[in-house]
Formats: sequence, C-alpha cells, structure tokens
Amino acid sequence: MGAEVGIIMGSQSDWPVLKEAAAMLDALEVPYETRIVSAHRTPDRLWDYGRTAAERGLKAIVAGAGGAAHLPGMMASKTLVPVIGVPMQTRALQGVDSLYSIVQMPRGFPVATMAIGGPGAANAGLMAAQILALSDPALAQRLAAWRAALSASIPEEPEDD
Ligand code: RP5
Repeated sequence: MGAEVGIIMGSQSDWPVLKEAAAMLDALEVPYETRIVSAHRTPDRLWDYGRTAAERGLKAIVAGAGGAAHLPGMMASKTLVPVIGVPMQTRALQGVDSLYSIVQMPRGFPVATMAIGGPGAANAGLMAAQILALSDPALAQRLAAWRAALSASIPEEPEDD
C-alpha cells in the first residue's frame, strides 16, 4: 500500500526527533514516507510536495522544523491535507522560536501544532493515525489497543528506585 502519511522535515538534523513519529506509525502499521523538505533551502521541493500530496494519497502530513520554522505553515498553505507541526528544540531559544513560528498561523491556514521535541513528534504520529482511523476501523482498533496497553503499563503506586 502507498504511503498515507508524509513525514517531512526541514533538515537531516531533525530526523532523530521525527523518528519518534515514524516509530509510532510503525507500531500502528500505518504506511508512511519520509522526506527532507526545507521551506528555505528547497522551496521548489516544498511546492511540488504540497501540490501533489492529496493526489498521491496522503491523508496527513507530519512536518517538523526548527528555528524560523516555516515548513509546516507553508505546507498548509499549499495543500488541504491536514498538517501536523512539530517544533524542534533549538540551542539558541530552546524551541520556543520553533513553537511560535509554527503555532501562530493566520486565520484560514491551520497547523495542528504539537509539543516541542520528542513528545511532540510521537504525538504527531498518533494524531496522524487518529485522523486516518476515522475511516479505518481496523486502525481504530489498533489505536484503542495501543492506549489500553499504555494504561496497563502504568503502576498504581510509585516504587523506590
Ligand atoms: C530548520 O533549521 C530545520 O528544520 C532545522 O531544525 C534547523 C537547523 O537545520 P540545520 O542547520 O541543522 O540543517 O530549517
């Protein structure tokens, strides 16, 4: 089956974090593709990706970027496929720059913005899966099982180290 989720990132340096989104999709058996697409360094690639995303069968796009993180917002301006933004943690401003760049979209072009860094990437994978699960009952069951397993793994009482 072709990819249903696109995981795109502004740089190779974002991949170690975006891998958490990929791991979640692997666990839920959701087919995805990964691409480096930079708003600033490869703007034509960004445009082509957004232009063809829906016709290629993508149903959600996870977009991670850091600093002046324009990739998720620019992608959202180019496609109706829902874009889930993941702000990368940065050294200079700890990712607050990325978060503000991604979350403060103008009216009309939403980006579903996740938390900064790894937890945000993992949740982006889950959010993409939940979007797909609306029209995929088997995936909805896998998601429910995943959540049940997570709940079951949490002890009722804390233990000493
Ligand atoms: C952004 O600039 C990328 O998303 C990355 O988070 C950040 C730094 O990129 P590199 O200089 O590490 O390639 O475009």
